Amino acid sequence: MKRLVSCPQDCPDACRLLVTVEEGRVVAVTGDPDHPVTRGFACAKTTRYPERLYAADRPLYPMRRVGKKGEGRFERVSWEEALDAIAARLREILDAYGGEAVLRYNYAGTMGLIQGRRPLVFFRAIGASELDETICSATGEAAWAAIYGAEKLGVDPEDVPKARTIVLWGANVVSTNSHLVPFLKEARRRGARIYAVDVYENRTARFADRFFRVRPGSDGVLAMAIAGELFRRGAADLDYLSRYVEGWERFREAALGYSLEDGARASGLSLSELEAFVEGLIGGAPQLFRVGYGMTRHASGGAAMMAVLALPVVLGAWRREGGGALLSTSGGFRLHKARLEGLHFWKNARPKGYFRPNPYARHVNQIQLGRALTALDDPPVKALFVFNANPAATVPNAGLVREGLLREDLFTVVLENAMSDTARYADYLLPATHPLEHADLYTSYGHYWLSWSEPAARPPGEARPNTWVFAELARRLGLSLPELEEPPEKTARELLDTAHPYLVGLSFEQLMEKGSVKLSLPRPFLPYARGRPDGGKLKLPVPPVRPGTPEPGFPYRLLTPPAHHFLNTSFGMIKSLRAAEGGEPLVWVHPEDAGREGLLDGGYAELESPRGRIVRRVRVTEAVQPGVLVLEGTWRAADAPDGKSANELTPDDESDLGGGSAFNETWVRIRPLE
Ligand SMILES: Nc1nc2c(c(=O)[nH]1)N[C@H]1C(S)=C(S)[C@@H](COP(=O)(O)OP(=O)(O)OC[C@H]3O[C@@H](n4cnc5c(=O)[nH]c(N)nc54)[C@H](O)[C@@H]3O)O[C@H]1N2
Ligand SMILES: Nc1nc2c(c(=O)[nH]1)N[C@H]1C(S)=C(S)[C@@H](COP(=O)(O)OP(=O)(O)OC[C@H]3O[C@@H](n4cnc5c(=O)[nH]c(N)nc54)[C@H](O)[C@@H]3O)O[C@H]1N2
Ligand SMILES: [Mo]
Repeated sequence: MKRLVSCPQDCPDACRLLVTVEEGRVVAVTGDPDHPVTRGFACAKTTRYPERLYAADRPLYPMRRVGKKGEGRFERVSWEEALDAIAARLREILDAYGGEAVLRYNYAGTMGLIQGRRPLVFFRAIGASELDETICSATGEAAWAAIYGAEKLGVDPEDVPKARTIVLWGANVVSTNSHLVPFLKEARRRGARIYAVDVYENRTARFADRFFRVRPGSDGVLAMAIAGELFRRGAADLDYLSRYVEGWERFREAALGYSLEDGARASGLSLSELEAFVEGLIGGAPQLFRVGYGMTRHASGGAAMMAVLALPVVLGAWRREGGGALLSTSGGFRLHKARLEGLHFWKNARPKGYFRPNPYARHVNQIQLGRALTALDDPPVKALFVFNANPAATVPNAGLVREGLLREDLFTVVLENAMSDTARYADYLLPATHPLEHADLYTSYGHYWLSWSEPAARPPGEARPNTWVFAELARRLGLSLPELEEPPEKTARELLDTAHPYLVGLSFEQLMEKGSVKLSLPRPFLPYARGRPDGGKLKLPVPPVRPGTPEPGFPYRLLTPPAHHFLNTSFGMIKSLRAAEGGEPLVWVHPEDAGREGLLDGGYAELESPRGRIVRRVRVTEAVQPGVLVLEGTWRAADAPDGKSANELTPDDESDLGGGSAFNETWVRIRPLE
């Protein structure tokens, strides 16, 4: 039997997948041939879903810890036993410490709105600490908002073939947004030139017509220098700027303060390379800037992103189809979310029993989970619920996270459909359904198609959806939370109940029948051709750009960008994908640096930052620039030679904007392992 479902992964492509199901089990996966963005191909990761779904170590039954914290030794218990015990412990904690002693840690393990977002209702009902979900896009979002306003309406990828110059700026799209590639190839066939701006030679650099290799953290100065040059050469669209943009004159003054030489010096590009770049932009309208989040994961990543996002404004690129910027398309999905996550409790809700919504609950920035678990007081975090995430491996300053997870007095509940690093630290490990086994509604951040996905396969063992678990816990606390118990179709109907023109007239029946429906965008889709979509002007604040500065004694910058065959840690259990990534995590070192440090290709090295140490096998390659080390992929800690995540090294300080992460602001030293 064949079924069409949505891919739930945290990836811009949000594919429609054609799965073959035999006796309730998924046996094969390809892409929906009829979907205009998926175009019949599934990526290297999702074609392996059968291996992921039926991995030998997938948690299938509720389990209670029997070994020491973090040892990963469990005994099977019934759902009744597990839920009763968790609820009893929760009651004790709520009575003794109040709601804020409870913390959720969740992210986008599934992008489904129901299994991803609905569980928040439970936490808001009991007044738990709030988690600020900043780890990925917060800095980029804040940079976007500063110029374009809160809605992220990137260029429609289906319009990409109309662009004539395409700059893939800090976006390794061949690996992380592979369904954009057919549109890029189509643009190229029609005469477009494709540039890549990145810090190392990744697959996208090799795919591009021209690769500009820049120093990490230099994008802000580089983009300001380019903007300055556009003004100097009379290539700025002054008509567009004066009609639709606030603050552009001050921005121009600031940009004129940067010479092309400044841009070259900061980025490491030669002056002639930079001139060619600028000339390409000027001669190649419409210009499209596909920007990635990697450059925002720096100390001054927000300012860098603002500077880059200013370029299509200066060029007036938004006036033509295919022109502008594409960071995310998520702002198009104006669903009726008022009740989805329990925010409605914050209005006029009357506390009763354990129902104690608290709009003033303390906030925990998720990138500082380690600090929250080890340093928060009044109240301390006493119960941690982890779902849709693997923070033991993916959160910066992992050593501190581990210290927190090892706390004897911390009660940790993990909902998982895979044996993640975090699952090993659980006091109760609860088996979750995989999104191919439950219904959900999906938006996208890389295109404008909304989709509905029915369960395709039977959940193995006793796996249950996240919402079911929280409904059962709510019941045991005497809370009435119908939001958690309603059928997914009902939630979906409510989400679709909006008067926004992009969604108006779309019924749940239509969505269910078609599976995937494109938003009714105005045509041509030129969201910022006349300023902001709400009628206001765009803004061009002067970005406070500055490159990062090394930490004394730690001369190399370590970058940890996504790997082609992984999706964060979500596919780490699949041996063939690990093999495709080199079998174990590799640190890429430039030959000059390898020579200086005495590192041999294939040998092991110790990397040390002010926060911790890890051991990795070395790969000597000219794909990286001198002074920069690259470790592709967030591997499961369990698959590293020392059992440690690369995040042992990364800082948990916030970037300059939006409270976001700064994974790439990691400074290390490296030496051969004796
Ligand atoms: N295959 C695969 N796909 C994925 C993921 C994955 O892990 N694997 N992760 C998914 C997720 S969660 C996300 S958020 C997105 C990630 O999407 P993006 O953040 O857009 O990540 P990438 O496309 O890898 O782009 C990051 C690039 O930025 C570069 N970079 C780092 N620092 C700098 C800098 O200072 N300047 C410049 N110019 N470039 C810099 C890195 O070298 C890398 O090539 O991808 C999603 N898709
Ligand atoms: N050093 C470094 N660290 C990084 C990054 C980096 O570039 N460098 N990137 C960061 C980024 S962009 C992101 S988005 C984060 C991602 O970090 P995480 O959010 O931790 O993502 P994953 O590691 O993919 O973990 C998702 C987990 O959700 C589980 N899951 C999937 N579906 C369901 C479900 O329906 N129910 C339940 N209960 N569980 C489910 C999966 O099995 C998986 O273990 O990592 C960040 N960490
Ligand atoms: Mo992400």
